[in-house]
Amino acid sequence: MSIYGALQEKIARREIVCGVVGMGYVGLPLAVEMAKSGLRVIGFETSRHVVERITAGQSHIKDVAAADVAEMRRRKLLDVTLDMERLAECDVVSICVPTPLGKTKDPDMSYIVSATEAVAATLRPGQLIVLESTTYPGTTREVMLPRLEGSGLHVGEDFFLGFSPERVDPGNERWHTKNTPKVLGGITDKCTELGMAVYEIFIERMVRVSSPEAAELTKLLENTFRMINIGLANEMAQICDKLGVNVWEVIDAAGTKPFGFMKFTPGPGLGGHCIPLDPHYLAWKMRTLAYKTRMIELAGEINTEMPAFWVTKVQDALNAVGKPLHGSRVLVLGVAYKKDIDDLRESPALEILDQLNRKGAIVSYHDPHCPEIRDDGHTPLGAIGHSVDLTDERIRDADAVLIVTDHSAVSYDRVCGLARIVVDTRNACASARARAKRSWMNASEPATV
Ligand code: SAJ
Repeated sequence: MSIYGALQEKIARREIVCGVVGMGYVGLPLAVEMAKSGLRVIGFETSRHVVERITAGQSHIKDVAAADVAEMRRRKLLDVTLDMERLAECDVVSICVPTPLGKTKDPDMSYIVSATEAVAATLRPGQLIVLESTTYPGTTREVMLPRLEGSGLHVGEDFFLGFSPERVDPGNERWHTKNTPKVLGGITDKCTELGMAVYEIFIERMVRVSSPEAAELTKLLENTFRMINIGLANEMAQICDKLGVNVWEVIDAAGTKPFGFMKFTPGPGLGGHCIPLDPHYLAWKMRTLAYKTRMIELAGEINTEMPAFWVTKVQDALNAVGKPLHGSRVLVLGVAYKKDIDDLRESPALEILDQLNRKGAIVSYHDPHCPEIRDDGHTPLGAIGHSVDLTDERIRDADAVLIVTDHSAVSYDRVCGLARIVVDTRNACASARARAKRSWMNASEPATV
């Protein structure tokens, strides 16, 4: 029987051992979903702390219940290790490692390369390798394949290789790993067949494409689509500001169109570990082919200038009541990159805090999910600090309140009722203003945008 046939049978008998490299917000949910389907899973990590927590049946990922981790540990279906040699035990290896950008917005492939080299070091006949990390088109074929075939084994015969992009939306309560349709494309048809057969065990709907490049580009199209449309919403915010029109009213009205329109909203800028970064993987790849991805570059410029736009709005609002920004007390509400999460990665709030500080404002922030902003090597100095309590006194004492992230835990009625000036990047005060049937919440006419 061929190596392909033997692996195909092992998959059909559900006797495969699955390896997941990287136990983060993608890898841990994937590993738990695989284990829940009855497959034996070994998680591979470089963090001893993460290994210890999962081994103890705990979860360091908000979207993964500790009870699920503990149950899979109890049923001996989930193991986790620092020992990359154990990759040889796995019939299937899914690689879910970070793909950050360097300081010059060039892809940092170091995590993918080190994971690939670890797999290559223990590669044996009968293994299927699937990369899930978001990356530029060509990574699977140009970066992974040569390193794996360097072992002397041949793809499509001895081992199998494909790409299947992750589609994890942190904090999304409706769409999670099992029920979100998943795309997969292999280097050869046999690679695709095996990948589909494995993932169909624990993913409700698998979508086959003809190559890893098609799968890599599918993911980049999804996130580039979001980044460009958010850029359009942010440009509309600037246009409406100049025309004296409420951008939220315009977007809500456009949103009533039942076809041909998809609602995006303006904000303080673009945060997260995906949307601000992923399109630049595509831009970088196309630059190597002497092609300029103009839409991505332009949307990136607009999204990047939003922190400065909102700092200027604070300055204008204070100026309207005769106060310079310098020396004024500015209270920032919400610093996570989006509501109701604790993730600060690429959050525009960090740039906003830094700019306010540089302009001499007396800045503090409150965020119920982010008690502290630490220096992680590229945190702007002016952003480092601790969350303050949101007391009535603190709101009253602020010369201006700037809402950057509209966490549900904050009462915006209360904020708008107490604050002298409110600059609202998320339209969090809309309902408060509507209830008060006034655009101003108190005598000193807070400026709200
Ligand atoms: N944002 C806006 N206006 C919008 C939507 C978002 O300003 O209309 C901002 C958010 O505040 C945030 C950033 O954009 O700062 C990214 O928001 P996001 O909702 O895309 O959040 P992510 O990056 O956590 O998750 C995204 C996924 N989100 C959705 O599909 C809703 C999805 O694009 C990817 O599956 C995921 O990144 C990923 O891992 O690629």
